[in-house]
Amino acid sequence: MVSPQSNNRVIVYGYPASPFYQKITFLLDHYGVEWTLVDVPPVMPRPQLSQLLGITYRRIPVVFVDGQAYIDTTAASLALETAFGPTSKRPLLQHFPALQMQLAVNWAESSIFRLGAGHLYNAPLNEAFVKDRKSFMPGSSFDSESMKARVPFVRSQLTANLEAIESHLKEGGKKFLFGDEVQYLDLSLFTPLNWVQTQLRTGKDLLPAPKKGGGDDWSKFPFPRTLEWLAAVRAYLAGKKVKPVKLKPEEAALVILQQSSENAEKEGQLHVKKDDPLVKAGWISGEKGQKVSVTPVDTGRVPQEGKLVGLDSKSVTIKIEAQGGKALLATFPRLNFDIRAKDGAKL
Ligand SMILES: N[C@@H](CCC(=O)N[C@@H](CS)C(=O)NCC(=O)O)C(=O)O
Repeated sequence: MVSPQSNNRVIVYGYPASPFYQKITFLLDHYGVEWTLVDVPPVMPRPQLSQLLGITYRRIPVVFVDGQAYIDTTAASLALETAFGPTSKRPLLQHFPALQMQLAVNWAESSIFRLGAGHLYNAPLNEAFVKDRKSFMPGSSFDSESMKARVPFVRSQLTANLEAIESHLKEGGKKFLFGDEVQYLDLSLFTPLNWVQTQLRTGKDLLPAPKKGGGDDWSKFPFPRTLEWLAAVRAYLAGKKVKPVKLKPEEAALVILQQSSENAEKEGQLHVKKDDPLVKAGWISGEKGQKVSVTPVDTGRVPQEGKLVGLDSKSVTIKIEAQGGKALLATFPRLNFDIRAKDGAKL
């Protein structure tokens, strides 16, 4: 039996090229938290999650905090802020927390992220990856020529979005978006823009690649304050890098299931409100223990089944059956997830 070590409080399943995985590593660097990494492949299947832990949800990353799964980086970020914001004395949701969360989900991680993906046309995408992602985002094209043909549209939209950041930075006159301290929206917006600037390197004059070692003169580019701010976030994170400890999937699953067996108390504290719109509409009964599916409404629409344990206006928590008759709790954001009863849904 592998006994949990201090660095196993946070276990992240991901692969380095994933921007959403990178976002979580930025948060962990910011809090200065030791963490554990379980490598998963960039394409399905991922038995590390599905077979060992019963997690069929297909997007990456999946983050465990103290044996509980947090699915989608919104849920994971809230869990990390609750666990480490106060203790690290570096809270990320100090200013306008609700607005920061909404802007992260509905701006940085939707339209800006998609514009980032519009810069993938030079990336070495192999056949297996393209086939996998077509099922992930039906209707999307990863053909380099059609992606290139769309670049003027992508750059036109990017201009409008960068303009918003530029004018906000001009009004604020500070190093970061909300002042002299990094906040959640800094990291959330930085993630897709930094992906284009430093990894895809197809941002041209809008998001030019920085020189090694810094010292760039951004004044000749259309959005100099934005480039300055991106460089400041990059430099901030570079000084805080935490190297994860790697664990094999089998060992990680043992640790997680051991930790989750100590989570019974948490389960008892969660509730489903009888006046929840889904209960009132008869889509779910409102009873804890009902079998439900939770499915993203945007990309990677693979349902996750489990027994309903808690539902409030922010999140839904289900109990998932894992290997060897064990179980674990998984929390999803409510926003952009569809929750349905598996038995007797009124549809
Ligand atoms: N809203 C999700 C988005 C996650 C996402 O789209 N992740 C990408 C990787 S960057 C993904 O899972 N792609 C398909 C895959 O890895 O199977 C989150 O915040 O976690």
